[in-house]
Amino acid sequence: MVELLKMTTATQRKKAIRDAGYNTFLLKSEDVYIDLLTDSGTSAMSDRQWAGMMRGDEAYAGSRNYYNFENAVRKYYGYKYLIPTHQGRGAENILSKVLIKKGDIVPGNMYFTTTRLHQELAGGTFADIIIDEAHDPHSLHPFKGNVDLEKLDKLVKKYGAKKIPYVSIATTVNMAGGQPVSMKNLKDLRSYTRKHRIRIIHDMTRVAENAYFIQQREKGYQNKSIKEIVFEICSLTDGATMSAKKDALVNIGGFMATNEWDVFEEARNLVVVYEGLHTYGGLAGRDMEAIAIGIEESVNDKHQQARVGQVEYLGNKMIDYGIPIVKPIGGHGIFVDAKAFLPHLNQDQYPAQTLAAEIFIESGVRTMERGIVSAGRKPNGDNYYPKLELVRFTIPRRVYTQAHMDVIAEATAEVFRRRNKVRGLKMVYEPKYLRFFQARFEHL
Ligand code: PLI
Repeated sequence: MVELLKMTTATQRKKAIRDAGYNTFLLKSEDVYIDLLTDSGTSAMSDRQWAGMMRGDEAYAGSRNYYNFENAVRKYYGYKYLIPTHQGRGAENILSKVLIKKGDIVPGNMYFTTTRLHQELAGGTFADIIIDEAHDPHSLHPFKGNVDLEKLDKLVKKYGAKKIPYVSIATTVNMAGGQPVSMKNLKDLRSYTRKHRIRIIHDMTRVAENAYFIQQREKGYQNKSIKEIVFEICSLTDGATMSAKKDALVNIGGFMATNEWDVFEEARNLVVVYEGLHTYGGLAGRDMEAIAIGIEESVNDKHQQARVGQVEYLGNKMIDYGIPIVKPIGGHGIFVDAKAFLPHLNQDQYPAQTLAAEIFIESGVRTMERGIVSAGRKPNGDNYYPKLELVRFTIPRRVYTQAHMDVIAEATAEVFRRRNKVRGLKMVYEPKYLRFFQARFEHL
């Protein structure tokens, strides 16, 4: 699909962002020149996927596209049972309701916004067990998504394994900057959890990107295909939630998968309450067909090389301009360190929110805040103060060219040159859940 890009003036952009309460989620997309808000649902589908859309079987029950989807999940990921959902958070809702009891602890390799909220709404408490390096934008650790097994062991000793329904493992870790988990770490985690009879639930939203990093960086994996590595990662876990809007290259869709019959049975019952019948889960038949094909395309070595390669191209341009970014460069985007970019703003003046608005004013490039606003509040009402205060430049797959990457880096460098003059923000409207989507701000 080709679409026209609209160019605007700085005056138009200043008005647009003010009207949007300095929140890039509240901009109209027609006012955006290059859209790096997210890689979620924004990738371009292939000719094969569009052809699949034409073969939608829209029967209410038992659509053939569901069986193609189930076959793809079994073939490429190895999970036995599939529950389709409208997107990732639909799967998180059902999984959390099935597995978490009030008072449970859910350890994970850094929080993700919707994942943690569903864990909390089900009565659980999230506990961060990612390695310390993940919270340091400058650490060059090649697998910053790894779990610190000592942190997990402390939780098991303190609360007992019975209070831990599962360990929540994301590949790659979004909020850490698209950072991967190593196969060795997953294997160690599997041995530990097997001993304590704790499940591993896999947030596999960007598993193919994680597999690419394993292929590039981990000893013994250079000659393995992404397809083989993805399958091996999944084999070390007991079930999964997936937003197919990322790796799987579709505009909408997701699923929950499990190897346990009992869990499947309960989830299959809940999905009819919240999403739709268990053979469509809120999706049209054509959407399920596009996912089945997208899963296959996502494990293509050349595709991942081009995809992550483009992100690296942008990251290296930013580094050349002296812009502080999270290193190593991650899988789905560049994460600019807003604390280092705007050191004159403290975290309560929302440096990342401010910087995202400023980049939009400069260039019409839309990015998003991944800092204190995204982190939200604890169940007791206190703000979380995450160490990472980042602006995410998320790259949709198969959409932009390297020339767009050049424009993005140049625009960011321009803001970097005038960074001392940038004023912070105050929050003037805060919704109760996932505030980053709808909060409004004004200039200080
Ligand atoms: O946006 P959903 O409901 O399809 O998926 C939720 C979700 C779960 N896990 C992870 C790691 C995500 O990145 C994720 C969604 N991410 C979005 C929307 C993003 O912009 O990163």
